[in-house]
Amino acid sequence: MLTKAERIKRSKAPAASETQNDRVPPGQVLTDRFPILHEGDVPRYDMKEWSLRSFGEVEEERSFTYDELMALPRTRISCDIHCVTRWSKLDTVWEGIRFRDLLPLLKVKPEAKYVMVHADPDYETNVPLEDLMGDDILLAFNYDDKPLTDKHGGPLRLLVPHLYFWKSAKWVRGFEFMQEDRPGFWESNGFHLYADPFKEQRFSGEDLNIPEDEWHHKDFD
Ligand SMILES: Nc1nc2c(c(=O)[nH]1)N[C@H]1C(S)=C(S)[C@@H](COP(=O)(O)O)O[C@H]1N2
Ligand SMILES: [Mo]
Repeated sequence: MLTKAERIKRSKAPAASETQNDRVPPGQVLTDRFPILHEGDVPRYDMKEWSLRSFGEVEEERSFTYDELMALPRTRISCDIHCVTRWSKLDTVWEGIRFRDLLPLLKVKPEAKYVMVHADPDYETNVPLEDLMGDDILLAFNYDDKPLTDKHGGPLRLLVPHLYFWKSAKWVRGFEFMQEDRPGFWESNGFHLYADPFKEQRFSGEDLNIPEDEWHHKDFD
């Protein structure tokens, strides 16, 4: 086992072209591959049983079938994504339904300021409601003009490109609207409540020891 200091010494410094690019947040390294990271097993679905729920601070709870969602307007975007384990990937192409286009159907109460995103298997992540209103916030079903693979969150994942990628819940199943913020899974385990990659908001307190090369050992596409 290497000590942390040894690992840092041995890890290659990012190339100048990477650090100079103002699209790459501090402490991140570019990859062309697509790492696969999640807790637990990839869920299997019978799409006839699948639903997306909205609840909490709403006038009325709702549940959507996959077909109901697919009838909504679709949006295709290109964006950069940034994982807290230090990989970033530029110009990723996604297609999905804008959260903003779904919102009018959810009859959210004006008191709602935060959203807990619920996903399988037993995953949650919190995001301010305002952060879900942007042009590039999608419920994504296509990646790179192909159906999103199950390992990357298919049939449907949230995409929140301006925050660290753990906020982009794979296998999304529900939105809970809240008056007060509450930490989700990683946020309860020492990670930052908000998670802006350009401010390096990785952790909420002391740095957690994530080895710099941890993501190299994960699966990739
Ligand atoms: N449901 C669920 N979504 C999740 C996770 C998870 O464990 N479960 N991990 C998050 C983390 S930490 C990252 S970096 C990204 C990874 O997405 P990818 O596997 O498509 O690269 O998914 C996020 N969404
Ligand atoms: Mo992550």
